[in-house]
Amino acid sequence: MKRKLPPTLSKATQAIHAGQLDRPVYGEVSVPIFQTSTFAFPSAEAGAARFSGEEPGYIYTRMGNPTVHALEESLAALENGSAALATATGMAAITTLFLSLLSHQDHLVASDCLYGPTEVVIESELPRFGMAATLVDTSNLSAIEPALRPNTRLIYIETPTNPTMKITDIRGAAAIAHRHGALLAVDNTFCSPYLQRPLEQGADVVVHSLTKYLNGHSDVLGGMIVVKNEELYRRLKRVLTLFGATMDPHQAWLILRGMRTLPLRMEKAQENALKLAEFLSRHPKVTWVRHPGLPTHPQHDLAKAQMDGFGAMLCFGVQKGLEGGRILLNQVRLITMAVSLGGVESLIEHPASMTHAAIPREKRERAGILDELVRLSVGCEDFSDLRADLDQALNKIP
Ligand code: LCS
Repeated sequence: MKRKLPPTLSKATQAIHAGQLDRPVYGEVSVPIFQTSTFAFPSAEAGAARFSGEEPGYIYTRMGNPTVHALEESLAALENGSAALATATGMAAITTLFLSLLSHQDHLVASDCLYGPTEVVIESELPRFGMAATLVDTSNLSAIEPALRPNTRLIYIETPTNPTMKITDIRGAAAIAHRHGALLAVDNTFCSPYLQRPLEQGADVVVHSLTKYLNGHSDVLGGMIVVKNEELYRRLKRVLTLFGATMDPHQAWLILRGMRTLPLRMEKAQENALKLAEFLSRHPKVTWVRHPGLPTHPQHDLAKAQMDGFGAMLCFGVQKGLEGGRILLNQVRLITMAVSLGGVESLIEHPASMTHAAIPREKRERAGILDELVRLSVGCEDFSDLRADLDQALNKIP
């Protein structure tokens, strides 16, 4: 079992302490890796009591594991949720959410710009189970209501969106969902709970790819679902345990380790990102820049109101469109050309041909994922080195 920390502690302090056990075996300050698939019962009666739920205690790692539980409790505390469920990947968190909260003939409203595979699941996989979806620009609240149907059970948003950095008003979307008897789920991957806590703003469920900022070192995959109430927890736990997309204890331990520096990494990366966004805004080879911290972002005021910081993701357009983007990506020397995000190292990618290539061009462009758009996940390197690298690479564009 995990140590209960006072909820009044700051998020920076919680990120460091939340994952520790309240009954350490040898006084260890790092949670041990309970690398076991099963747990011995002290008696036949105790085994039966654990299965019936009359007695607490672990049974089998797919159903629960102390290291994984420590990570779940940490995320629940950081998001101010009541409980959390760790999953094998971020996509496992998202699909478990859909398969738990939607049934045959249910309808879902989602943002029209999402991480590519999430959109593919919604548009191509859920219909196989008889679930329908309408995708709208949720950054415009007035677009949500007309998309709702009597059988709409869920509104699903990313804010900021991957990769266009559009922002949806969480409080406003939650109010619309609840007026219609639906739930609001938010993918909080781009912010982490250090910068944004959707449950505090009315959302019912939060999902994460822990692969990104929470782990922070581009070396492990993981996902998490955080809920507001016990009833939701039970529905999700049942589907996750039965369908089996659960997390491994070693994976959980690596993520707990990464999380202890989340505040430090987030502060440094977002400071770098804002300075780079300002630098890129003035660069002659750059046509536009989208970062929530820039006053030119159309929802800069909303970002200030619902986020505790502007984050470290940004996207921008380059001169010469796709060709200009190719030159930039091939010419960077320090920044790594790779998908994923949220690690200590800066990563650059081209969504239209990489992360979002599976979405048909017309839809992609309607959502603002243009050929000229380059996405940058800003890391924790020295700012002047990042600026110099981008400058030399951009200047190669004729
Ligand atoms: N949600 C968001 C917002 C994401 O960006 C990603 C992955 C996922 C969910 C899925 O998480 P995973 O299963 O990979 O842990 N985003 C990626 C990206 O933008 N490039 O590569 C992966």
